[in-house]
Amino acid sequence: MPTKDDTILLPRTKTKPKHERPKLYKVILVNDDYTPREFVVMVLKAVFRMPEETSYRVMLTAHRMGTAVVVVCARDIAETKAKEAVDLAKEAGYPLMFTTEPED
Ligand code: TYC
Repeated sequence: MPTKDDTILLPRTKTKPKHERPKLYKVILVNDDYTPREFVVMVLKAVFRMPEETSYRVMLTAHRMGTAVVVVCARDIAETKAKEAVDLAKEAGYPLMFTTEPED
């Protein structure tokens, strides 16, 4: 016989996601006045494995708009690729910049 002190235990309905989705990061190409267009295209092809036409289109977008998103990926990959690309430019004496930022 239930009394007023009995507690009714309901099954837990809140489900915890088993795998948190890792945040994605954008690699952003930044325009400048000094790096030659062909060099930007070469870096995009070499570091990001982009076909010629895609590289050219992304380069032109940054040239016209100021910035262009190159790729969206996991944080460590985004940071490694951005550094590889900036290092190639530095070696060649160009101020070409790539940055990373979390996707909204
Ligand atoms: N603006 C450069 C020029 O006219 C070319 C360029 C394009 C440089 C895109 C950087 O992210 C860049 N030579």
